[in-house]
Formats: sequence, structure tokens, C-alpha cells
Amino acid sequence: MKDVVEAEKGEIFDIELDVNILEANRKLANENKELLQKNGVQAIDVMGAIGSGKTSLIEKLVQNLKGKYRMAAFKGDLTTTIDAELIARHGVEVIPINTGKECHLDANLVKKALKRINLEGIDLLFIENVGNLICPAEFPLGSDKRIVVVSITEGPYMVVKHPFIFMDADVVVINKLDLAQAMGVDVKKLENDAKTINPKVKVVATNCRSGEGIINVINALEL
Ligand SMILES: Nc1nc2c(ncn2[C@@H]2O[C@H](COP(=O)(O)OP(=O)(O)O)[C@@H](O)[C@H]2O)c(=O)[nH]1
Ligand SMILES: [Mg+2]
Repeated sequence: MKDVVEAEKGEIFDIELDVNILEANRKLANENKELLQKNGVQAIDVMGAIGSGKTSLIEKLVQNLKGKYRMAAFKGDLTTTIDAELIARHGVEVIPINTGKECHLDANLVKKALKRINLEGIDLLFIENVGNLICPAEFPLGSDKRIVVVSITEGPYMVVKHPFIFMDADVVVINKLDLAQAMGVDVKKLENDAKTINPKVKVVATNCRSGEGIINVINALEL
């Protein structure tokens, strides 16, 4: 496991409030995108609440896509490297990124992490964002696609209550399908809510424990 990536003093977290932080982030995100494209790396930002199944989804995707792509992952968390270790079990390089108190990754941290991997050695990069359905929406990272994972255990209103993150998503994964009956949650309603907010979004239902639906996620990502 590589060293944890953290922001230095004076980097984007410390920019004075009168500076347009979002604009600064967007510029760095564009630089990240250019660097990734130049090296032929496709990056996928995985967003969603804590416990929705982001790490489980990445683990299943990595298992399924082994042999087809050379992969790596970045794992954003406040202070721990627990998830990074879970993903690393599957034989891919994982760079842990700690945000301290911040509720989202930003393009600066991703830029720093990009310097730690051999981009020529990979084709596909998964970026697990910090568990949050609000903050990551405003901070593009330079990824090609954005997934939002929403768990059935979060109840029937998770999508309608967080419209902004779904507006910017390419794929919505409705996870923990096995618990739909116990939770009394209508999966079709969650799907319709996402499509109402973002008519172009692809919606896939999964059980990231068993692997059910993972092939549909791979198809939705056109991988
Ligand atoms: N029953 C069930 N549990 C799941 C499923 N996907 C993930 N989990 C469990 O939910 C918990 C949180 O998952 P995790 O992937 O760590 O969520 P994250 O915080 O979004 O990364 C773990 O205990 C997983 O084993 C699922 O489809 N069904
Ligand atoms: Mg996780």
C-alpha cells in the first residue's frame, strides 16, 4: 500500500474564501482530465452516502473486469484507509486519499494522487469519493463518468432529497436489492425519481454482496 495523499497547507482547502474555490477546482479537474486522456486512462468517480455500497461495488467491478483492463483505484476518506485495504485485496494498486474534515474529494487531491501512479500502466481508474450525497456534486475531479450509489436501506426518498448529485450522474446504482422487501422500498420509484431529475441517466439495480446486476453496471458504463 502506498502512502496516504493529503493536502498541504496553502493548497485548495486553504484558499481564501474570496477566491472562487469552485472555479479553481474546475481548472484542476480539466488538467486531470487532459492528463488521463493523454495516457488513455478512463476514470470513474463513485459517489454515494456512507454505507451505500461504493467499496463493495468497486470490489465487484474490479473482480469482474480483471483480465480485460489494467486497473487502479483512489479511495477518499476522512482519516482511515480501511476501504483502500479492502479494494487492494483484489490485486489492484490503491492510493488512499485522506481529506481531514472535508466531505468530498477535490481535483487538487486527485491531481496529487495521479502523480503517485504509473498512468501508462493502467487503462481504468476507479475513484471512490467520500461518503456524502451533497458535497461531491460541486467538485468535479476530471473523471470521464460519475456513478451515484444509492442503497435501498436509506429509504424511499434518498433520490428526491438529493437532486444535484443525480443531475450530474451518468449511472445510478440502486444497491442492496436483496433488502427491498424487508425495507418496503419500491425500486421502480427510486429509478423513476432518478430519471425525472436526469432523463439521460442509466439506472441499474444491484446486490453488491452477491454480484447480482454487476454485469448491467459494466454495460451501463460501456466497459
Ligand atoms: N445486504 C447487502 N449488503 C450490502 C450490499 N452491498 C454492500 N453491502 C454491505 O453494506 C455495508 C457497507 O458497504 P460498503 O461497500 O462499505 O459501503 P460504502 O460506505 O458506500 O463504501 C457492508 O457491510 C457491505 O457488505 C448489498 O447489495 N446487500
Ligand atoms: Mg467505502
